[in-house]
Amino acid sequence: SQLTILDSKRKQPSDTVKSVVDSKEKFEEEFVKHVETSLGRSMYNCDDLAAYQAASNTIRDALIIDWANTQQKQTIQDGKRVYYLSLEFLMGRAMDNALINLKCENNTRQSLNELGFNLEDVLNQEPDAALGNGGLGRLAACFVDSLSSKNYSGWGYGLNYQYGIFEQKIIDGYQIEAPDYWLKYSNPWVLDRNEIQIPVDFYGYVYEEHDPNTGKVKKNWNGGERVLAVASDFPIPGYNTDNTNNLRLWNAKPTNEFDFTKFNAGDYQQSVAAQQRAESITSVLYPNDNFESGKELRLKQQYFWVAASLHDIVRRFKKQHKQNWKKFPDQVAIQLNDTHPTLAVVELQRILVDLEGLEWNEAWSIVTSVFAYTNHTVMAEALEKWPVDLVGRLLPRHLEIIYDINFFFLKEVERKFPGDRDLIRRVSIIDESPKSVKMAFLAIVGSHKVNGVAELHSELIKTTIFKDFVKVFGAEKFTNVTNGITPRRWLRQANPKLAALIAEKLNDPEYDYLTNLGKLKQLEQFVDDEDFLKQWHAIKFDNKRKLAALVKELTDIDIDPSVLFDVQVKRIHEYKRQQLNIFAVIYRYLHIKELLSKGVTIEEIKKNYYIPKASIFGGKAAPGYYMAKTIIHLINKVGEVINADKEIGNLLKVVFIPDYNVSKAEIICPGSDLSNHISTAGTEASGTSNMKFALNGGLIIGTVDGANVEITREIGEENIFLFGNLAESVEELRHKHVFEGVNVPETLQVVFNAIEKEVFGPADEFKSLIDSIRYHGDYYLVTDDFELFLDAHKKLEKVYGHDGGDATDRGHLQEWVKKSVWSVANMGFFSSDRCIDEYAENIWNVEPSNQ
Ligand code: GP0
Repeated sequence: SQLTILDSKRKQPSDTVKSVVDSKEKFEEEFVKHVETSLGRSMYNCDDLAAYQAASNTIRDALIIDWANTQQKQTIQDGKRVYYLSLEFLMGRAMDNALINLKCENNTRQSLNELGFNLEDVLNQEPDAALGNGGLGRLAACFVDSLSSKNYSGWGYGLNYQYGIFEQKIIDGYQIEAPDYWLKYSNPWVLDRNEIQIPVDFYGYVYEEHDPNTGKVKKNWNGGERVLAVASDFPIPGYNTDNTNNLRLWNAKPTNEFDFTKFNAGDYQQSVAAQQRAESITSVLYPNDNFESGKELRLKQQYFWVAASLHDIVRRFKKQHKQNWKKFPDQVAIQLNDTHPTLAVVELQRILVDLEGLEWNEAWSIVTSVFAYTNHTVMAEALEKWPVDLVGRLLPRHLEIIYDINFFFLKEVERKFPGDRDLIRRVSIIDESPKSVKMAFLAIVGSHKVNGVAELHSELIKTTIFKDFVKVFGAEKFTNVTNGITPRRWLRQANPKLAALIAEKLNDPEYDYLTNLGKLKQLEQFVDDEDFLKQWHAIKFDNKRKLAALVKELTDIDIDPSVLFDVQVKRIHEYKRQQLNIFAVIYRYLHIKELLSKGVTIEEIKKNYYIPKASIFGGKAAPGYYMAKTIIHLINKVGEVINADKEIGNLLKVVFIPDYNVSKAEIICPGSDLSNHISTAGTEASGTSNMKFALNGGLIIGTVDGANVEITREIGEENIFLFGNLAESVEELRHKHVFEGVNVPETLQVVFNAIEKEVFGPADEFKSLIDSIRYHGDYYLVTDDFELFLDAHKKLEKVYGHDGGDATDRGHLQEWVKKSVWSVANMGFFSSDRCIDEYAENIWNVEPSNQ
């Protein structure tokens, strides 16, 4: 019918453009055309950057055709769409990913060669799209990849920050933040949709209106400041499918509506300046991870983004279904990535009641069937609370609606639990002192499902922060969707050689396993195959060489790829416990020095005590997080001392890789032997880098926290090095620290003594770090887990092998390499495709479209 007509009409244009990426001649022709026209340059004056832009434009053109076709198809099929609202999308680079998902990497490589370029050099020209802080933003990026790859109809909505997460420089061992103006050159991967403009209002006042038809009083909001939301669209290609979804990011722009009184008062420049400030709403990403600073501009960002997105969603719905609001929940599912978009609940209620004239209850039942909320943390300082005053000033009508939502909710609680005044006080969306709106509570009340991001975490939210809501709504409202990662970027793109070896062993030349990651299980049959283990190890060694080269380039430190690469890269946080890791490194160094001073030789130390290793750190600290910055400083100072110690040589190296980001992670993950996921039990909601490392054949040292628990279940206890106190003991231990004092074990005391004796520079610099443990209750249980951590290292170093071995000899690594294969074979569960299927089935009630 309509679809077939469309298909037959479209065949011509779509095939010709798609053929661009399938034919080298066509690619080269388009490439040259873009150099000469889009870039206005000549082939004689075309450097790698211009080549990147021309190649990207060429591939982008092909992508746009798929994207337009997908949108048309989805509109005609008129199924339910999923909207993923996330304030962060940490996409990284787009070009390599597009080549892989479009399966045109080989052609492009050859074409570029013929044109005189090298693909890797060209790819390296692309700046990371770093519109996120860490795990939460990268999860959103993996999810949009899976939505497209698994043929769902799903859009992302976010903000197009002009400045992404800052660039981290390390100067004299300190973190210095530099602005990341990533749009310096035009971005070929975005389609600017300047014609899509949505007005968003702030401030103003609420007034009442008498409706002569119904005889009722209606509330209306008259905004005082208007800003335009203008769309930028990022096509999201799926792997091995034409399905290409849209990621729509909003830009704030001034309106052309002038305040004539000001202009006439001769205040022209001031008025223009005020207008110009509109753009500041989307100028910068807040650089906090697991922390909310409560700034007014941040709340403005949230409402700006939510209002524009909902307007867009509602407009799309009305175009096809007019005002048949009962159908809205059959057409629309909206996922709230953390509480940042919670105002969407209020905004939809406002649209339905104030603008569309629905009754409160009818509207509210639509709202709650549409929304679902994902919680990412139990840490108190990360839970959003907005002062009532601020909300009332910025969004006066929304505050009223929040009060009404709370009123009806509490009435319902009172009905179910008559007389339980304390319960009512505890679940109220409004906190009384200081008067504020608890966004997580609002999100729960406004959603039909609430999920955590790993089993342990989903259980924890039910028994701690959201306990009372389980009582009120029942346990069925709360569910778990364990996080995942996309195997396209985190295996195929980051580790092409391993991906190829796996494809060969699985007899899967088309790499179908990348969308059926459970197939990895078949690798188990090769764990005793000598040749296979040799190849496996050779690939890891090669990846370690690449990582060593990156380290050399960025820090000028030489690390030997034949030593154990012991990696901890992630945001710097006390709860993630980089301090535990660096204290253990210091202990190791001091112990080695002591042994040397007693006449024990390096060879004996390697044999009987410590294997040679490089401790590799990386990660950003929030600019205002003093303790995290102190940890970075300590790591760098320790590195300076140890790396310069001639006696130590290869036995121990400590490096801090500056400016950890997605494209660096793509080199670091495949190059690690061992990675650290050592958060205090119960604090890391899931972790997703643990999955990236394990999928690339690295082993894990970790606490019983987040998704480590399920990784252990999948890959087997014997293939992971777990240590530390369990989540259930944490509260008691903290209590003990406060009331009986902190007991610093002798081993850790030795470390503190060395720091205080200024072995690593002025002791003042690190005082707060030691004090927080010794005198302020050691909240993150460093003292309780320190010796358990040392013990876990002894165990794993025995497995890695004590005889040093040379670079290519795998003899002593036999057991280690087998564990690596076992792990990868059982990581299938952690594909983000599996997550998206679970969300689709249990939360969104949508099915993939047949392509
Ligand atoms: C959680 F609350 N996460 C937050 C936040 O503000 N930022 C953020 O990145 C992370 C969790 O810490 C996580 O455990 C989790 O895997 C991730 O959200 C995605 O769910 C580790 O990155």
